[in-house]
Amino acid sequence: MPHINHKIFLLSFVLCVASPFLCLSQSKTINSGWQYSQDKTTWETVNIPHTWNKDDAFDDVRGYRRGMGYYKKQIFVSSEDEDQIFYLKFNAVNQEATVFINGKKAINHKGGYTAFNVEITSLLNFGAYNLIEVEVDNSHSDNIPPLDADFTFYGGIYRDVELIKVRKQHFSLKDFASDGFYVTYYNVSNDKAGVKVDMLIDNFESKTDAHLYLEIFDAEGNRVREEHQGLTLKSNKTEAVKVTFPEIKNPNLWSPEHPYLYKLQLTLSDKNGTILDQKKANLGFRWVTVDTKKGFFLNGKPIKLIGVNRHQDFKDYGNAVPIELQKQDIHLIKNMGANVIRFAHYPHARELYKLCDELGILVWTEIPVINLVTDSESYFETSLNMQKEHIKQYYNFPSVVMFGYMNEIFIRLVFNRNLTDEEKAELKKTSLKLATQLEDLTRTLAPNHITVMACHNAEVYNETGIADIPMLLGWNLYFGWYSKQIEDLGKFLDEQHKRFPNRSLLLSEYGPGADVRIFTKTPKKFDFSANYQAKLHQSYYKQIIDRPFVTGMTAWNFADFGSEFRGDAIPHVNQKGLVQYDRTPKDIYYWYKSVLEDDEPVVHIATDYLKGLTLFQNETFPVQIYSNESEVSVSLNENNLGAYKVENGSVTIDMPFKNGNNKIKVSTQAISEEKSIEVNRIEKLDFENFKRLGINIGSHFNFYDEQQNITFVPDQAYKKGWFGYKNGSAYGMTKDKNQGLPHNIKNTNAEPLFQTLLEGCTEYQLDVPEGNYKVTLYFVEPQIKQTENIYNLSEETSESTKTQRIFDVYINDTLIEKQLNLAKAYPEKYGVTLQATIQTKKGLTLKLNAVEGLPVISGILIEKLD
Ligand code: GCB
Repeated sequence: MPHINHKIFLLSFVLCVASPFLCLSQSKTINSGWQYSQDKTTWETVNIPHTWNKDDAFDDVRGYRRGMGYYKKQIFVSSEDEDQIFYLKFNAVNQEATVFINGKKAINHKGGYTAFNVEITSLLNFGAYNLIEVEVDNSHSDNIPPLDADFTFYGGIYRDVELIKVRKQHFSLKDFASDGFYVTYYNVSNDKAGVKVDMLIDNFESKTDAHLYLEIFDAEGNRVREEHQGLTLKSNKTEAVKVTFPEIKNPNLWSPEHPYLYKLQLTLSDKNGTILDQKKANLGFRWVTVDTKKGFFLNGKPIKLIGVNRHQDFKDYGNAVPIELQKQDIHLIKNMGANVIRFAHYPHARELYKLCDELGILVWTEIPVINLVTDSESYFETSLNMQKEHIKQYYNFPSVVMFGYMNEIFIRLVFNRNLTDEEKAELKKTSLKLATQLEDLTRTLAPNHITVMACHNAEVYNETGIADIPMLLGWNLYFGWYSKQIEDLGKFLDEQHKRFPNRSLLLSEYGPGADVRIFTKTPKKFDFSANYQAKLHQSYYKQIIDRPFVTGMTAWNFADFGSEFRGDAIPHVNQKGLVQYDRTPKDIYYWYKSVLEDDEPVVHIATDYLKGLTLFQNETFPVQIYSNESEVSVSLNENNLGAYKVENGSVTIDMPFKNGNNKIKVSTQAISEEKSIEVNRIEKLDFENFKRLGINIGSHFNFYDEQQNITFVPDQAYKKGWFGYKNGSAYGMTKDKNQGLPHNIKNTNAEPLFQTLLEGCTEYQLDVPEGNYKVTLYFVEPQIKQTENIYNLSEETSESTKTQRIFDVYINDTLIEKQLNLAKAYPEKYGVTLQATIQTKKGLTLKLNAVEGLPVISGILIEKLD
């Protein structure tokens, strides 16, 4: 074996540092200036990241374009590079891509969330421009996971494209677009830590002598280990090389509190010491285990995993989100105090995992085998291939401790009423077969990681035995949202633990939808209020903390995300985020911080959602204060309200707000916070110190309508001197009916105003004083067929029959509309607004006189004109 001459080696290293592109491999992103077309006739210039669905997945028209997208770009390749090897790397293209170089097909790749690359040297013209063309297809394919899921499958090239230039000997780029080396830890303990590195080295020439130099540096930059190895690379072959470092004594262990990273550097040089290729990776010494009774262990110590799931898309970007913006998510998650992220339901950008290494966040990462599998060779092959890419591309991040491969795989089986018993039996068999193969593959490729899978609440996971396959089982549980009550969480987990004491469990998803425009004193299941979100998360946290056998919990979801078919309070958006779609934190984000943050004091006054709070007479409003201190002192408008004990991160105080601006001040020994809040206090319905009153008819919650800049107050039965309905019953969510809510209502952004309504109300009274009023009435026909939403996992069936309702609308005997027939006049769900100016001596009486069926009404807005 040739022996390296150290001096030559060091000298050439210095030269290489001075002029790195002469000697090292080079990767440059080629993201800018692509031509894009959806039909190859008209082209536009776009930059990567790009998706063609960032707008149409949010418009009023059902569906979004799932089909072809064409990209092309010219790149110049210098004639000086003729002795180099070139690769093109795509970090993610959703979902199938075929790449052509100068008209010749280079590669076809299936799967939208992992990277792939292709060697293109022989297809290039040197000293000339070369044409790269990429045909992208995001249409449904039975052979590519995900087949269906609750998120939008935006099409396009949405992660970096790289042109990689390497010397003829280099760390392999052929192994599923990995870095060509794999770091495995051995014998890691408080006293010592071993590292071995498995490398693949490609040689594109005849037999060559080379040299490998591996170094480990500590965080201060001191070299703590080095290994040399001489190599003879066989002609045009890939060589597998393993280097095992002697253990490092008294290592600094990696953990969320102490994310200590060593650095590994691999240098491949020729026999003269000229560097051919160089790679770097983070090393984090840690080991993880799960105990069926005591939960998750990191470095031999129990750690309750508390964190979030994350989707990768962002308001107005689809999934083509600049990486710097994405990195902010990881900082926000860390700042919240989370110690774990589940990158759901597919591998996210690799840069984010690196950040998890650096910030100290444990990672669950998975491939998108979701809801359903196809019994085909091709589907199996694509899934297994995806998991290989996934593990090989993400293996070296020390933050990654869990590899997953399935989410709620039986949801279609349970909710598809058209499946025969035979089809169900087949589906169970196929899913089980695939789970077994994916589990085996994962254990083989990642023997020191924990395998995971997430299930929805159904017995079929137990009955089929699929739940016993992974090392850690995730349950996605929505008690108090899609089904049952908040308190049922603990009961379910206890029962599972009793029945299956040898399983390790994690609450892999939970959470209600929450819209920052909705607030109420009486939060209810499915009302999308910020208050219900607080109630559910606070209770769930307690229930999980009280159960040591549960390894932890990851909230669904860190941020609101796009799901085209959904009709939450914002159409096409799943609103279960702790932060909004644009990442503005909701109040609940700060509650998590208050229970998770140990180092610095936290106080948050949860009033961010209280926009346009209107209170009547001597009404108070409960405000939550979040803190990690045990006691807080509270004052309102300089009046001391006293000291309050904080429990489970929160205390609720009824605030006697005055009209106008109010100042809340909260202090602890260490910190204080102040917030101003504007309150509209109405002592009498006299329209003296207010001009407008909006009522969210049929609803128990306030709704802030930003377009009209008014908060519609909750409805009530008629009270003399005030307002209210004389008859009728609340329709929709207020009846605790999870389905049949009118959603995706056209021509409005005020869904929560329309979504809740009164049915069968024929008389509504408002005791306003004499005057001239502009009255606006809001209507929608609620029973126009809904899109089937399998994520509304309620026992009740969807109402889809269309009822004919015809009614005349009067205010104080003035006819506003004769024979209003919503279903006929507006065959699609339109938010219908009627407006009139009414002069009254005393009071406004709204009459909805039924001609056929039951009248409906969603809201009223009154404005005094004089
Ligand atoms: C789930 C799914 C997730 C959905 C979530 C929801 O169980 O795993 O993909 O988005 O429920 O919000 O319904």
